[in-house]
Formats: sequence, C-alpha cells, structure tokens
Amino acid sequence: MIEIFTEKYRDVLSAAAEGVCKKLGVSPDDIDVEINMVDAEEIRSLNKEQRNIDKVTDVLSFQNLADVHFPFSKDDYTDDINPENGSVFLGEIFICEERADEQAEEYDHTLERELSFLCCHGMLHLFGYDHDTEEKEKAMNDLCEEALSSIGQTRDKGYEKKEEKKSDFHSGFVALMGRPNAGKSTLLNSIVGEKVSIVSWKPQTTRNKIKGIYNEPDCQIVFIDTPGLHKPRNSLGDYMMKTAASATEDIDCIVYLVDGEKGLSAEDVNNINNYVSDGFKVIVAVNKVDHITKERVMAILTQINEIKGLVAVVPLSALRKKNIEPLIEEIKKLLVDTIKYYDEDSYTDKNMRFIAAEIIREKALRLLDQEVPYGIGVDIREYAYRESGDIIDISADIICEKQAHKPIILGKGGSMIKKIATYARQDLEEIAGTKIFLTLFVRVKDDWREDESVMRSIGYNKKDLS
Ligand SMILES: Nc1nc2c(ncn2[C@@H]2O[C@H](COP(=O)(O)OP(=O)(O)OP(=O)(O)O)[C@@H](O)[C@H]2O)c(=O)[nH]1
Ligand SMILES: [Mg+2]
Repeated sequence: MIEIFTEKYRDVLSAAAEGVCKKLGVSPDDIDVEINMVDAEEIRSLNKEQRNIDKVTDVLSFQNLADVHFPFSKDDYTDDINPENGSVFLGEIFICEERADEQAEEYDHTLERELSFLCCHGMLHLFGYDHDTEEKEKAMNDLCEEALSSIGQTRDKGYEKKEEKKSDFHSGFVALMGRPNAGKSTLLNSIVGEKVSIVSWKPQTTRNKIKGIYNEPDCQIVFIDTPGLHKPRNSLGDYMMKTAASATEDIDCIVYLVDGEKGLSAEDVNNINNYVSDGFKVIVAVNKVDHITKERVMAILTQINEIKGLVAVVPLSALRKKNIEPLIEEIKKLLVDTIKYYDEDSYTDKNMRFIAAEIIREKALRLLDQEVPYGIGVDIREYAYRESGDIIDISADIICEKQAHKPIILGKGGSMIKKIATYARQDLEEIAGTKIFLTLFVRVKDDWREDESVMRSIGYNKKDLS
C-alpha cells in the first residue's frame, strides 16, 4: 500500500510511485511505503537527526529492507510484513516542497515533473538502488526516466505553479567569529532585537553555537554566534573551539569581529587570513567604535586594509546599535538561497530551557569575581508550567568545580545566590512573558570542565557537533 500524506500532490506522487513499481514488476499492494511532503526546516532537521547533515535537501528516503532482490516476492520478507495490511514495509520518503519548487525552476520544467522525479528517486532507494558509483547512478537515472515516461511524465507537462513567487526573497547563514569579548553576542542581540545570547565583560562567555534569526520582507539571515577563539586549556575549552569551527559549515559568509578597544591583534590577522584562504567570504566588523576616538578607528581600518581578499570592512557599535545597517547590506549582497528556513516569528533555535540555563550563568558571570565564574555550569532540573498555565517553576543546579567555590556562590547567609536568582528571574520573566519561580542550588563536581560525562549532561556534547 502506498500511503501519501499530502492532499495537494497525492495524484502526482501516487502515479510516480506506482510507475516505479510497474517498472520493477512489483505490485503496489505487496509493499508498504509512506510518502510525506515536508517544509525546508523539517527536512533539514530530519537530515541532521538521521544523517548528521545539517542541510536542507530535496528528498530523503529511509529504507527498511537491507537487501532487496528481484523478482520481488512477499515471501522473502516475512519479518518485515506489516500485520495491519499484510504488505512488506519498504520505508519512508520525505520530499521538500520548497526545494522541489526551486529545482523545477532551475531545470526549467514543471513542479509536477520535479515531484515525480524526486518520488521515483526515493522509491528506487527504498528498493535498494543507489548512486555511489557512476555506473549505479546511470542505472538509477535510466530506470527513473523510464518510470517517468511510463506514466507520461514528460518535461513539458504543465502543472499549477505555487502562487507565491519567491525569487525576490533571499536567505543565508552567517557565522559571527572573533576573539573572546569582541562583542559577537552583543551584535547578535542587537541585530535580532531580542536577548538571544548572553553577554558579559568576562571573556569566554559564549560556550555553544546559538542561532539568531533576522527577518525582513525580502530576506532572512540566520546568524550563528560562536565561542570566542582562544587556545583551549581544558576539555570545555576544547569543546568550545570545536563548536566555533563547526559553525562555519555550510555558511554564506563570516562576519569577523575585531574588538576596537583592544585593536587588531596578530591573532586576529592570522584568523582572518586563514578564513580567507579557506575560501570563506569574510566581512570584518570593527566593534566598540563608541568607545574609541575617530583617529583610532581610522588607524585600525588602515591596518585591516592591508589584509587581502576581504569582502568588506564595517566599523560599528554593537552595544549602541550604530552602523549595523551597512553590515546587513553587505551581507545581503552575498545571499544566494531563496528558502525561508524559519518562520518569521522565530528569532532563535534555542528553547527556553537552554535560555534559562544561560541567563542564570550570565548572572553568575556578572556577579561573581575572579576565577569562580569560569568554572560554572548550569543544569536545569525542572522546567514546568503550573496547571494554571501562568507560572513556570524552574529549579536549577549551579555546578562549580571546587569545594571552596561553593560558599562564594552562596554568599553570606545565601545573599549571593539570592541575588543571582533575583536577576535571572527578572530577565526570564521578561523573556517568557509570565511569572517565574526560580530555585537555585549549588553543587560541586570536582574539575567538571575536564569531565566529559558532566559536560555532556549539561549540554556540552562533542557528538552534537557535526
Ligand atoms: N563600548 C562597547 N562595549 C561593547 C560593545 N559591544 C560589546 N561590548 C561589551 O563587550 C563585552 C563583551 O561582549 P560579548 O558580546 O559578551 O562578547 P563576545 O564576543 O560574545 O564574547 P565571548 O562570548 O566571550 O566570546 C560586554 O561587556 C559588552 O557590553 C560596543 O559596541 N561598545
Ligand atoms: Mg559571546
């Protein structure tokens, strides 16, 4: 049974799937296949989950049978028979509507033809066909074409086009890179207009990749905030640098932030040169110009002009939101994709649990002195709405790495932890738009920044980085 989970393209997909069955001499009643139409974000997340590829693709097929042979007989697959309908479970196909639409335009044929092709391609995968060698690819393509022509699906057959024309819309991914404290997270928050990433004057504040989404009617830019580039001194630092490196996968450009107060360092020059020679499109933003003289800005810009191969250089103030538009305009020139990856209401890829942990960490970073805050992690133990729906209960552990740090975090009579909780609650209530009850505890986990199992449990897992 070929099950198709879309009303809109049911006829096209079912004709294509049956065309493949006919070509292979298989009765559609003997097989159990599920065909789904999904949007770009859904196929991207399936691709990431199942294949560890964080990219939108046109079609995904998940094959159930390890080995298919012909002539196809149900009796050869008794373990894979679906007891509900007596057919052999072949697998699932997911087709991305936006990508199919784009490809139809690109190849100058109809959407119907493109969907049929993608469906045939997916079906052949479920039957064990592959394209990992030139020879196999040709065999697969030939079969696909034969199946398509057997159902009269030629390139000139018309099909109702989607009403929305998207060619004026552009989108892309931009990694914000730079040394610790340059102002990457501040810039992300200013661009997005929401507090997405935590900020502090202490270096190495950001530990994860955090996406912030900027929308305009004709464009969507997904910015990726990253941990500041430094030489790692422990496993957490190592995780942070791997995180930063992984943020440059599949991006359209890098915005490299230079801290205007500190000036252009030799490490900055080295990092920028490496990105340029690796083929990235690099825009350098000189940040914190609100805090330095015009002469100093000019001197830094002159130094940067020596670097070859940059797309643009933009002086700005992330904190004061000065000169951010010219940066956006430079980025827009580099956008080539036409997919809206996130809906307009989303402004980050992170959930409230993650944001809650980060806000608590931010307050600890800002309130605690010396080395204590660097060894802090936050584990959210509970995040739950009360039945009434208007109060969220959050309880979290502040994890520190030395017994001696515990009394410092607690403060005299619990004054410090109360302060952290009050400031964090105020921010979280504003972000969540609802009342919050926040309870914090302090736990000691000796040298956890070297302990990968503790790191994993609080969200620093190297395996999550593709
Ligand atoms: N004066 C001034 N300060 C800024 C500006 N942008 C950021 N800052 C300050 O610089 C400090 C570091 O900012 P962050 O945004 O946390 O820097 P970051 O690059 O994300 O740092 P890491 O996450 O540690 O890599 C904070 O105290 C910010 O308030 C700016 O435009 N002007
Ligand atoms: Mg940061």
